[in-house]
Amino acid sequence: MKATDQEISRRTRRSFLTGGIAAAAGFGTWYWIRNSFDDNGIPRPLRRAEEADDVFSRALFSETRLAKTFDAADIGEARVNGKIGLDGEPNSDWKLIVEGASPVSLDQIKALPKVEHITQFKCIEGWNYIMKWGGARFSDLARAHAPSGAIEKRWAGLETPDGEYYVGLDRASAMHPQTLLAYEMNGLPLTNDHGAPLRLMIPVKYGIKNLKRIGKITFSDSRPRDYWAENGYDYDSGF
Ligand SMILES: Nc1nc2c(c(=O)[nH]1)N[C@H]1C(S)=C(S)[C@@H](COP(=O)(O)O)O[C@H]1N2
Ligand SMILES: [Mo]
Repeated sequence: MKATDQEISRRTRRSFLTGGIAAAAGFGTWYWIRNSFDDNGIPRPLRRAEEADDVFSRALFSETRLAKTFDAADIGEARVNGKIGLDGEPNSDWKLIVEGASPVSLDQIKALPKVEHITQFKCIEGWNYIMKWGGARFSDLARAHAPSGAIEKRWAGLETPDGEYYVGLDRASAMHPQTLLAYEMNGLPLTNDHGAPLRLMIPVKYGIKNLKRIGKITFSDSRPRDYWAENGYDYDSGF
């Protein structure tokens, strides 16, 4: 064999080996995730709020990265999951409490520019559905109704009126153009099960962050408490 041929076959073999190792590693990773489901059907590797995960997904995340949108024909059946903080009917005199500012009525929220998008809602349990959501951008609410300086804070916190369910969002995620304070699902007012009168719809995050029946919004430089992060899930829970 000529030297160049040897070189070519060595390179080919090497790239074949590298490919094989990569494929094996890929399969191994997949196999590891597949076999790591815990009792709730959640892949174990997705559990554990590691600071490293947060840093990694923050590095990948940008305010301009949009979640995929779909056509009306793709809209499927909604599914109800998670009723923490949804006991009873929502208050008839419900207003959104914005810490440090005046309470905001639903009419005031509806007076903000209405945004609709058809996106995929994903629960970490492994199911998902495509749905049309309608509401105001979180960012528009924050700009119009939050106290001055609020949107420069690093974090936003949301909780149910009874404080039983609560989530924290980094600023870029909260202010993301697709992040909605939704009052409509599929063109109809939200039902109680889906978080009437107002819920968070944040398509760059898993379901756990999509808090239903928002009671209060806070802005802070320290990371807000987060219900599922306290129970071992990734604080960021983005994808
Ligand atoms: N208030 C409140 N919001 C919540 C939950 C909850 O238990 N209470 N569960 C979360 C989870 S885990 C999911 S998957 C979604 C489900 O939203 P859906 O019932 O509208 O499909 O709501 C999220 N928001
Ligand atoms: Mo979920």
